[in-house]
Amino acid sequence: MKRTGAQIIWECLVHEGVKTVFGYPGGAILPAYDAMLDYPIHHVHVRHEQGAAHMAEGYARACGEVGVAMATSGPGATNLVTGIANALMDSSPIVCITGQVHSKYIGYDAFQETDITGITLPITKHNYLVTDIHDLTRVMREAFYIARSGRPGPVLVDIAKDVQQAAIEWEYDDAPIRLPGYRPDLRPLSKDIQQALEMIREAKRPVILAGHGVLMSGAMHELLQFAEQTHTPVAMTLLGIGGFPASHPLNLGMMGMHGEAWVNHAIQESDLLLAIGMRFDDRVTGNVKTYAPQAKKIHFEIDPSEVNKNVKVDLALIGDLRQSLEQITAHLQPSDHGEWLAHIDEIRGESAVRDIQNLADDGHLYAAHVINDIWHTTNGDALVVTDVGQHQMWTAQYYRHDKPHSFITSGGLGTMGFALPAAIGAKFARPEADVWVIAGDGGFQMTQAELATIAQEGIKINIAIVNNGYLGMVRQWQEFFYERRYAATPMRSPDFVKIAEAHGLTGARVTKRAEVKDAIRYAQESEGTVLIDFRVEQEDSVYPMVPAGGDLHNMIRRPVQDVLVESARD
Ligand SMILES: Cc1cc2nc3c(=O)[nH]c(=O)nc-3n(C[C@H](O)[C@H](O)[C@H](O)COP(=O)(O)OP(=O)(O)OC[C@H]3O[C@@H](n4cnc5c(N)ncnc54)[C@H](O)[C@@H]3O)c2cc1C
Ligand SMILES: Cc1ncc(C[n+]2csc(CCOP(=O)(O)OP(=O)(O)O)c2C)c(N)n1
Ligand SMILES: [Mg+2]
Repeated sequence: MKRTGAQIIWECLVHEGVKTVFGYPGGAILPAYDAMLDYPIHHVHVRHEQGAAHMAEGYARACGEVGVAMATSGPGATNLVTGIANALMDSSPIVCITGQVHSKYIGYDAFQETDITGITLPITKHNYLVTDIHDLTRVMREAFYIARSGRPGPVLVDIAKDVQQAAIEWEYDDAPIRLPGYRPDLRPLSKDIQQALEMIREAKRPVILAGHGVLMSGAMHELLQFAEQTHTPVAMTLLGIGGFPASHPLNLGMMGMHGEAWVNHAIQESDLLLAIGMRFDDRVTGNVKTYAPQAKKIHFEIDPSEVNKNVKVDLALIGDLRQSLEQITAHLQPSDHGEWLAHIDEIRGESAVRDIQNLADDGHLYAAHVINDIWHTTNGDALVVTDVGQHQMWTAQYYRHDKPHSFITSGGLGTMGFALPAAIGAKFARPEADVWVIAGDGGFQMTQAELATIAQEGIKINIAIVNNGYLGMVRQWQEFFYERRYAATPMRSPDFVKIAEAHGLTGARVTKRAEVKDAIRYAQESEGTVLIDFRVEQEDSVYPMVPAGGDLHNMIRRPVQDVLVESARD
């Protein structure tokens, strides 16, 4: 059958099982947009291409399928850049399709020409420029394969306008994909599995560090089995949240810069760290020279380039961690680490007195109250998408996730403006989910134009703005490390209630602790999208905090009785 390049794009998307594309049209991608009308794929018309890339990522992270974004050449393509970088840093599988100027004008500074494959080379897992229609099907298939296999990541396909307009006799090519040099299917050696078993058997103070890889590999069950059989406590990275049930007795909570104090102390005192699908980010380790000094380390990792990158390990099990865990669990001897767990519990006990939930009610509304109430009122069942800043850390601490893929946040790039579009993508992936955005007053304004997308699509998302009148996380650094000189962090925001109403959505404002639960219930019960502007304490800080590059056990703790900086178990 005869097909144009524009049609081949959609034929390939249909073959890949794509149901939704997030995009924005323009001249160089017009042939593709014209062909779109004849294919059974829903197009979500975003308000800014950055939103399209974040939506594709939110979609991917909510359901595990590849998310797709589409944009025109030049400014359309460059607007995708932040979203692509975000997807690379957090290993999310997305495919971005961009239109490019006619192939004969490439290199002549043609109207809206930009070298998007050059620009995105360092922030894509792979990218392609297609100038011959005969390459198009192969490239589209490879793009999806690369995005979803091995360590997932973003792939960009830039397609010249004349390729979209050309036509050929066409049939879908389903020959096996051949990419010499690309090895997404590595497996650990059996001698390494044996060595891991021995190290696990010998450990007296083991800790599992569960990361995003657990979710990407779908190894929640295998992790649970492994942790229970070896009686090993589980700490999570920010992106690992949901990989192990928060309500499980072996769950410790989040590690790292804003991790729980007892988790960081347990890591520092451990004699075996089992790093499972995590990459020892600097927010996780603090000073690597003093990181877990007594611990042997085993790294379950699919990407060999991550091994010994930040932290030197004693053993690496390279391959899909689910398979490695299965292999190990089959030969495990049950262990009892009761003494070690009791010791961690002892450290945990003293932290409770610093928890804002347990401090006397001073009549003020703290962000932690809002998030804790969202957790309670949604029965812990919501799919929560956060922005970046203090509210993000409080959400990690106070919304306890028992289920996987229920917490989506920008970790590695820390992209303000991520939450609203990512939540829209997540809602398309899981329409039945109770999706909550938790965003700061600053970050929300970066992509709030996507409220119009919500209104146009008629979808329901609940939005909580944790409004502290500051770029709170930066203000906190200024408070701790820059003598409270608040340069460019106090912020006057628009009336968010009116902003919601201007889009035909519902807005509400909460200023008192007693009003929080009712407002959350109201949002849940309303048919359409409700935005709640929570006016919280302006100068609260996230505790504990390991100063950047500091030792993991030296945390700034919430001041109680004039105690500020503490270490070990004081
Ligand atoms: C303001 C702010 C504060 C932060 N504070 C903290 C903090 O206190 N604590 C914290 O933990 N994080 C924090 N972060 C997030 C931090 O920057 C990192 O994004 C996060 O720690 C990375 O988690 P990860 O290593 O689990 O996930 P990723 O960065 O996604 O890495 C996943 C790893 O798993 C591997 N992998 C993927 N699939 C598989 C598979 N199938 N099998 C085996 N391996 C696989 C990948 O190759 C990769 O190495 C913060 C971020 C921000 C913006
Ligand atoms: C695009 C972008 N610009 C700047 C930053 C630096 N930054 C990190 S957190 C933060 C403050 C966020 O403020 P807000 O959205 O109000 O959230 P809060 O910390 O107050 O909860 C800033 C400016 C960033 N992460 N992303
Ligand atoms: Mg703020």
